Amino acid sequence: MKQTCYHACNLCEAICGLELTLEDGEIISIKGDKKDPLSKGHICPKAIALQDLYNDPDRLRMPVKKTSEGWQQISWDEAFDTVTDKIKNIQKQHGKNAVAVYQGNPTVHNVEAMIFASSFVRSIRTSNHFSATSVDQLPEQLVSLLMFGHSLLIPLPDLDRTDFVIIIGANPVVSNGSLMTAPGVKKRLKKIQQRNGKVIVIDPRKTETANMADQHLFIKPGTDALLLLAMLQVLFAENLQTLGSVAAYCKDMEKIRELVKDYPPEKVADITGINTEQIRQLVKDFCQAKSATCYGRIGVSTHEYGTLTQWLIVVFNVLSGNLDFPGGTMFSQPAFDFLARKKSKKSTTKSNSKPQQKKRTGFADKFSRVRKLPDFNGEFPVVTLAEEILTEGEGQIKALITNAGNPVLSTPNAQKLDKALQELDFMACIDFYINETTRHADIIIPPPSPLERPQYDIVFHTLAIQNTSRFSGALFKPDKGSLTDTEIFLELAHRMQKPTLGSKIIGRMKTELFKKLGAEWVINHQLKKGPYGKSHQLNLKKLKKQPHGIDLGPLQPCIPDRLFTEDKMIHLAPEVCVKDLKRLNQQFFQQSKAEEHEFDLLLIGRRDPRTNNSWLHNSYRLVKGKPRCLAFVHPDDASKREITDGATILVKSRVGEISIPVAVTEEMMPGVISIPHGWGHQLEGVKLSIAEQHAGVNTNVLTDELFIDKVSGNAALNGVPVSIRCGA
Ligand SMILES: Nc1nc2c(c(=O)[nH]1)N[C@H]1C(S)=C(S)[C@@H](COP(=O)(O)OP(=O)(O)OC[C@H]3O[C@@H](n4cnc5c(=O)[nH]c(N)nc54)[C@H](O)[C@@H]3O)O[C@H]1N2
Ligand SMILES: Nc1nc2c(c(=O)[nH]1)N[C@H]1C(S)=C(S)[C@@H](COP(=O)(O)OP(=O)(O)OC[C@H]3O[C@@H](n4cnc5c(=O)[nH]c(N)nc54)[C@H](O)[C@@H]3O)O[C@H]1N2
Ligand code: SF4
Ligand SMILES: [Mo]
Repeated sequence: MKQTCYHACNLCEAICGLELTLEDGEIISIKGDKKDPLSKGHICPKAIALQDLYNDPDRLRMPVKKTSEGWQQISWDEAFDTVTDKIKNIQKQHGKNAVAVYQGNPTVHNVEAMIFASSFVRSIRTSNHFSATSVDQLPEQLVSLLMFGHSLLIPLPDLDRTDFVIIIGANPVVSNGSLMTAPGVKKRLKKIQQRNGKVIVIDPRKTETANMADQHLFIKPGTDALLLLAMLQVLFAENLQTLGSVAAYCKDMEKIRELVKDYPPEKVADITGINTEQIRQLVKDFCQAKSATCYGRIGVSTHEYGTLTQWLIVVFNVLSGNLDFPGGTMFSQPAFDFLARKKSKKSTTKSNSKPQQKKRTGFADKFSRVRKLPDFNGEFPVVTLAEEILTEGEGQIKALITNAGNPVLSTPNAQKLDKALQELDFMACIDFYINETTRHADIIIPPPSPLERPQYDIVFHTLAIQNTSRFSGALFKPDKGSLTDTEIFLELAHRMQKPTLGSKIIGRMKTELFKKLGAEWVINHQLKKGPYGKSHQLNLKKLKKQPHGIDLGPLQPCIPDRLFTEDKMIHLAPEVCVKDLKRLNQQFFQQSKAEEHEFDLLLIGRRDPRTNNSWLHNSYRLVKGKPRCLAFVHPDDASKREITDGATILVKSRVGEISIPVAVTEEMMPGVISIPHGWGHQLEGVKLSIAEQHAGVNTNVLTDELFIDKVSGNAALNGVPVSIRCGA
């Protein structure tokens, strides 16, 4: 019997609605849901991987433990008891911080983990928290915290109404957008052009997005902050600055004028590779457009000046009068508004009799033990994880718990971390694969696959360019005997409690109650108390009746109401950012010219349409065909070194070297080499039968844990100095 069902794809930030046809319980087709108000039928080639994941025989369904004879299936009870006993024992012996937690990217794509992982993570009571944030969007979040008072009040390009968009360091046609939930982004960009608007791309590679743009400008990796300073200089010099509708809520515009005055285009043109005329024209065109938005993403976050660049992008949007303005850069108003929690917390913690503690700001409240890098929202930069494991002394990490992460493939100086993980006394992973990271675990606890759980995109509705809301129930029941994320996290949290008699009984009752209420109760509660609870009588029951989701309209102006700064002002010149200009000046204008450098090329990353970071390579349909883990090199750089297309080259950096086949292509800016991340599945102990046959190599063997955005501690995965030569 055929049956049509609706669900949501949780693989990337586009959160596409899916229409699935089942026959006798088997998926026979996955299509885009045309009635979804946000994705309107869009899907990408990855959606089919949801089915492959569900069916994958390599996917764990039950917990396993490592034994001398290999992995052995164990009961849930044994898994939970072993993990929590080990955590407690190690903490008793070495202190609370001896146990660290790393949470990976899929955590935010998983509603049950979003709601319940924190109960377990908090129960560990360690300071050693890490996540994929610090190999990703930390600079954007830090800038939002400093300028708007909340690290998740992210300014979003109003793509559907804009007349002009500059895309810096992002390739949304392939990545499907990030910190910009805009499914079908290619169509949306085309529509800008159809209404006589312009799309400009600034990127060291002529990407798929650049190919459809009205203009593409090559830029030397790592120099975007200089370009933006020059753009702001032009803005003031041409008297084009305006604060538009947010004028009454901005402070420090004059400070910005002062800061940028010494960066005329002439000063940065040679360094960036973009000439003075192009810079001036870009600013004029941007300001002449009825509305315009400048959007920068991972290419400029994960580089040495990530924070500076993201700050200057926001400042440029504000000072061109485009913030909080339709067609410009705006903020969402999600139905499940988890940002609102901060406001209510603030207003309820008025007086207490405890001695005054230093107020937490969310940034640099504490510093990592070895390298003294600042924390962000209670997390240390993941570039410090390996040294925190390897450096002896009080507070040394002795055990690691990971959830939904694969840092051995995704974080810099991967081989150092890979070795460090072998030094741990204990490691447990919540993951459904035995991969490059989890192979080091003593215990692996598997959650169900995406189609076996409900989905509500708490985070991505918050990052969407249109306000919508959608709930999808689990399409399949989890396999018999397996547990949900909710059950896993609540049970682990429960077993972390001190077993006094009273708390044991009450605690158990509470745990069982929360398991029963589950994520749905939380979602319903939040929808009801959210901004559409009254106006649209929104609740979960109502949402469930609309499986395609509901449209809540375009982004609306919301300043000053939505600001979280105490003075209700936008801080245009946060001290943290202003101070970092000194570092930029030192590198580009004050250092004596470096002598010939061993590493004469700059390494950047690349995504392709059939990958999702490190973890979809076990789907044959996604890896089949020609190998895609290639180094892209410009013909001039190749011929100088007598490298021919298809040859294998040796790429070397300060920390490591890899052999990789090369594709010689004019897509690249001369002096720049591009290698995708997420590959390198040949490591011993990996149990991914398909991925191992399409292993590729791990580019994060080359990236350097000491090469970072010094302000935030974010990894600089782009602009890494490397050398290449022929030969395996
Ligand atoms: N197909 C696919 N989609 C994905 C993912 C995936 O792995 N595969 N991953 C998902 C995730 S987790 C994220 S965060 C998003 C990221 O989404 P995007 O930010 O769109 O990511 P990329 O496609 O890597 O684009 C980054 C661009 O920055 C350029 N770049 C590198 N260095 C510099 C520089 O110094 N300056 C400038 N101006 N540009 C530079 C690169 O050439 C590249 O084109 O994608 C998501 N979507
Ligand atoms: N050189 C370079 N490195 C990069 C990047 C780059 O552009 N260049 N991009 C960076 C970016 S943007 C990101 S986000 C990171 C990603 O870094 P990570 O989050 O560390 O790694 P992922 O590759 O996303 O691996 C996700 C893991 O979660 C598991 N998993 C999937 N779904 C679930 C689930 O629902 N629950 C649980 N418990 N497990 C699940 C998968 O099996 C896999 O092991 O990589 C970063 N690394
Ligand atoms: S664009 Fe992203 S959300 Fe949409 S189908 Fe592809 S992977 Fe899934
Ligand atoms: Mo990411």
